[in-house]
Amino acid sequence: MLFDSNDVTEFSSGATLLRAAAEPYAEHLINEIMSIVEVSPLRRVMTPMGKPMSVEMTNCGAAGWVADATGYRYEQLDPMTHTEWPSMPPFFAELAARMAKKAGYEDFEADVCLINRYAAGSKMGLHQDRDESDFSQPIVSVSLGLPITFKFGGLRRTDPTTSLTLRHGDVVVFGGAARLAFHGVGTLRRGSHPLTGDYRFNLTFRKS
Ligand code: MD3
Ligand code: FE
Repeated sequence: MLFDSNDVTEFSSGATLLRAAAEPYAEHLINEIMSIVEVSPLRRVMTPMGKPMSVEMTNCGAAGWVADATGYRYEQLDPMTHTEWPSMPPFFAELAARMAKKAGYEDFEADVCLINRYAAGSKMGLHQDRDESDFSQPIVSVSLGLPITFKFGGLRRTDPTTSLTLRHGDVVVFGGAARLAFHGVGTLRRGSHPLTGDYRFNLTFRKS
């Protein structure tokens, strides 16, 4: 049934895992990603520390998350193409809203989808997502392809973390006390997935 998954776990206050909830739509999502990256290609962005991130990124929607020497922010134009980011496919926004609703957020309207692509060796260190304007809005994450170890901590960098594996089709809604929690992912191990090959994709739906 459309958008119907019953495996719902609040693994930490405000962090709700909807196991395999996007699995039925994975092929469609991946096809949409392929169209998006033709317009705004995946790229490795530089952190303000001057190091390139190992994860490749792009965005779709009214704005996109960017990083450069001056910092992190949302930009309405893709700095690589100097044109607007590809528009968010209606199905993306609809899926994000449905998933947020399962976690208790009635009217989540994402205007940005950040697309992360992990190859073997890619990782993302512990960080907070705080470039958005309204932390009462959740972030919805959709994992596709190869699995990865996700680390979830607390409001301080030094708080202990718990690990869980995010697999193909898993959706996590981060709101409430989880919204500003430190999180990251371990190094992607090499592998092969029937739909994504050597890669893992993560979509994060956000309200900028
Ligand atoms: C917890 N991405 O793009 S998804 C990110 O797998 C990011 O690509 C990771 O962290 C990835 O910022 C983790 C899970 C996730 C996403 C956003 C969050 C967890 C979050 C925002 C706030 C709290
Ligand atoms: Fe994050």
